[in-house]
This record gives sequence, C-alpha cells and structure tokens, in this order.
Amino acid sequence: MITIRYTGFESLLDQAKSRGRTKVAVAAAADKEVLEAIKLAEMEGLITPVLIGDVEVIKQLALEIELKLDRTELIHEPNPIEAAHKAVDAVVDGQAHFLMKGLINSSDFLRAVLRPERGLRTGRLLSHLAAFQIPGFSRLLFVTDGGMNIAPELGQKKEILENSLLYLKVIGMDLVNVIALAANEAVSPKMPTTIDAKALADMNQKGEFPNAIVEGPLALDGAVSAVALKHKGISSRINGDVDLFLVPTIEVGNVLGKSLVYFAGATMAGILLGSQVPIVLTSRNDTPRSKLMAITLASLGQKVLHL
Ligand code: COD
Repeated sequence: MITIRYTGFESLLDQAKSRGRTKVAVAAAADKEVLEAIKLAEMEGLITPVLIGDVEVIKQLALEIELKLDRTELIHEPNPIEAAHKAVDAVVDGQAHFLMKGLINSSDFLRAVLRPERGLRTGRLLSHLAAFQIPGFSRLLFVTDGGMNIAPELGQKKEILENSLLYLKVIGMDLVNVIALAANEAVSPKMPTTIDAKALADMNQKGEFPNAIVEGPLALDGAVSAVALKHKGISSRINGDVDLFLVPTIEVGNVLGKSLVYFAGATMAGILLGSQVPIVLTSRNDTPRSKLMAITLASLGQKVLHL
C-alpha cells in the first residue's frame, strides 16, 4: 500500500497548487487577517475569491494590504449572519467550490451551514479536523474533533473518525495511525472515555476503518513516544507514530490544539468535514499563514474530490 505522509504544510501546498485555482466564498470577509490570508492564497495560485461582506470596508482593507481585487467577485452584505447565508447560497448555486468563515461568530456561521433548506448538509455528522505543523516534529499531526461536536457519544465518535479518514484518504493517506486519546490506558467505567476508546479500537479489529490502525485508550505520551510506551510496558502497533488523535470532547481538542500553537509554536489549519464541500473554519487569532494552510487543506480535498 502506498501512503503519503505529509512532512509539513509546504508539501500540501505544492499538491494543491499543482491542481489550479478553485473559487472560495468567504462569509463576512471585511477583516484584515482574513483578507491577508486570501491575498496569500491568491498569490499562490490556489483560489479565486468571492468576498461577501461590507464592500466599502473590504475595498479599504484591500488597499491597505495591497490585495488586488480585479479577479475577485464582491457581494455587498454588511450583516455577518446574512453574509454567511449568502456565502452558503454561493456554494449551493455553484458560484463557489468551497466556503470560508470570516469575521463572524462560529455558531452563527455554522447555523447558516446547517440550515435545513439550501444548506450544506449531507446527512452525515459535520466534524472538525485540524492539522498541525509542529517545530521539531517529523510530520503533520491531525486532531479531531476540537471544533464542532461538543461531547460526542460513541456513534458520533465513529462518524467523526470516518469523516477524517475519508478526507485523509482523499489527500493520499491510505494508512493512518489513529490514537483514541484518554488520560490513561486502563479501561474503566469511572472514565467513560476509556470505554469508548476501547470500543473504537475493537471495531477496527473487526474490520471497521479499513484505512487505519486505531488504538486506545492511550494517553498522549504513549501516542508520540516509543520510549514512553516501553517504560509503561505497553505494546502498540503504532509505537509512538501517531498521525491522528481522536479526542473525547471539544475541550480536549481545543486545549491540545491551542497548547501546540502557544507553547510549541505550531501552525494550525482547521476545516469542517461531512458537509457538501470542505469548509475553512479558522478562529480570529489564527495567523494569516495558519488561515492560508486551512484554505490549502480545504481546497486540496475539494480539488481531488472533483477531478
Ligand atoms: N452535524 C450535522 N448536523 C448538526 C450538527 C453536526 N455536527 N450539529 C447540529 N446539527 C443539526 C441538528 O441535527 C439540528 O437539526 C440543527 O443542526 C440544530 O442543532 P442544535 O439544536 O444542536 O443547534 P444549535 O444551534 O444549538 O448548535 C449547533 C452548533 C453547531 C452551532 C453548536 O453545536 C456549536 O456551537 N458547536 C461548537 C462550535 C464552536 O463554537 N466551535 C469553536 C471554534 S471553531
């Protein structure tokens, strides 16, 4: 089996660039950092933007950051919630290939995505996937779901994992090492997370998640360090070589991700899966480079799926 392992975002960017431009609809685009990311993605030849927001403010900010708007479609909608609806309309009507959140509250944006009529639902659970490039770490590390589902039960964890594995397969990762993260390795009803983690590992043993090795429950040290596993006397096929963390709750994913960014200098790219198109779901404090990488991740998946 040939499987790609991404050493960093540059290799993702190269792949995405080689497939030409796609159109992204940006909801509530009147924000300097969002437009800076759009400028970078434009310059890389990744996207053609459709910017929905207060057009006068967008033009003013574009002037300040030297973003050329000649290739860009502008749709005037100063209200962020209405802008989210118009951005979803643009995708539903085929005017854009994927969607990006701008300066709007995440829940308001997600409600537009999930609206029953002319929304972007597929019948699957929508879930968040984040990729991290961490200084000193040999490969991109993925985490799901630290951004959408708050406290998923076992069936939802299964869907969250399936969404990520489907997506990682699309971008060339045919075999993914997954750890269902917990605080320790003993399965106990006192820690319900450990029961779910064991159930997911058992499903994998029985043939579920065919493009993955799923192990758990395991604490973070054993997921990233063969030495830690040896000290603890745990045998693991993954042996410290994790690609994807399945976290038990949104808080674990959120704190893990922000720790990587703020304590370890990582760059994060976050997208939503399970919808009709990948969705760039960045937060206000993400740097323009981090937003560029999220655009890269979403656009690559979209491009591969639609070739
Ligand atoms: N996938 C598919 N459909 C969903 C999902 C999902 N993950 N979540 C909700 N729905 C559907 C429901 O089935 C229902 O039909 C409708 O959407 C409304 O669902 P509710 O009643 O749970 O709606 P809300 O508005 O209370 O909550 C939905 C949100 C997505 C807004 C909420 O789950 C949320 O705020 N999640 C956290 C997002 C966030 O703040 N992330 C942090 C940083 S990026």
